[in-house]
Amino acid sequence: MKEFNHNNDPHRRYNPLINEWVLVSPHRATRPWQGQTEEVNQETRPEFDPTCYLCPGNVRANGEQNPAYESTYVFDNDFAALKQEELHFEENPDEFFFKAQPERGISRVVCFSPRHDLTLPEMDLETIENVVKTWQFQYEDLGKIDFINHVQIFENKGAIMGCSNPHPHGQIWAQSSLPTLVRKTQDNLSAYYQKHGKTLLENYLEQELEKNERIVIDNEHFVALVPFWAIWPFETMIISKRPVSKITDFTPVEVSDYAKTLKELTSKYDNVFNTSFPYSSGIHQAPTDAKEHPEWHFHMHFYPPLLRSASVKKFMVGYEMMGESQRDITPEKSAELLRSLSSVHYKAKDV
Ligand code: H2U
Repeated sequence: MKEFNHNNDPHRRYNPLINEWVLVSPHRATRPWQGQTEEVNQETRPEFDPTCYLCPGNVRANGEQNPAYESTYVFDNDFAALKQEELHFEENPDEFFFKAQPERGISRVVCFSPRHDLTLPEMDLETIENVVKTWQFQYEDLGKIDFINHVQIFENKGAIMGCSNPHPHGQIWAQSSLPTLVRKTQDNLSAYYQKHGKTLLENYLEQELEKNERIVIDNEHFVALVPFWAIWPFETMIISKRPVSKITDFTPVEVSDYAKTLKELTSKYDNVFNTSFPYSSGIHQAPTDAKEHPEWHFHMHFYPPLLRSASVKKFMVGYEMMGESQRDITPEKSAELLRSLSSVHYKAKDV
């Protein structure tokens, strides 16, 4: 019988964070950096766009005027998915088919910079550090509200990801429940911590650094890697080396190192196809339920949809919708490519 080889043979990999499997079909992979010859739309944007609802001084859809902000700017989403209002609700414990419960929350928009023309990798380190400090402040500020038990910080980048405006911004959705994926992660992290007395990601990171097959960036305080169980072709995760449970635990040096990691990783992304690389990214960290959470270990997911070129995206359809996620190029090959790319943004090199 032929010996299994994870570089060539179809197999499934286990994701211990959410207790799910992914199907890997490496034999189908045409290396994604082959044959991409199409022209990419390299639009240039003005530093200030009078029609942009996120630029300083402009009026938003609800008639409110943004201040002449010079750093980051945060406001309550005018079309918030969640509302703060407390509602009267009596749960019927016998209900099975028509279960529902009210959900309270707050949605905010975070403008990363007054500059309309920049994206995260094109910003200087000080600006990115300000974004990180803003995330710290917001996590604390929203987390201390009694009914807020989870604060989800995220960014949708690029129209392909449903981002409505190229002005650099992210969002925060803070709510009373743990959302489904976080609930699953919470359960798995708790079980692991109880059994091993260490965070799941601390032990995982130690072994990833030892194997050195999927590491993309490794600096004093952070590692960016393609997880063994990654689903998206160029999926990565930034993990803090210190097993801190939340962003507010970072020391000033860690804030700087995190900003540097963000800049380098997103620059590498843009350098894959010499285009602004779309993604959804988000921070997973301790719930804000006023309990201790030593099982949580700060990490940030990046889920970019691109596969073979600046316009060919991976679709999560068919088998993925009916069965489980599937990928062709192995996480090891993706990591090799990302590692080999410069961490200096392609536009900065032309200067
Ligand atoms: P996305 O591009 O990631 O969708 O984020 C933009 C958010 O900005 C979106 O959630 C909000 C939208 O509701 N928004 C406002 O709060 N005010 C506006 O004037 C327009 C858009």
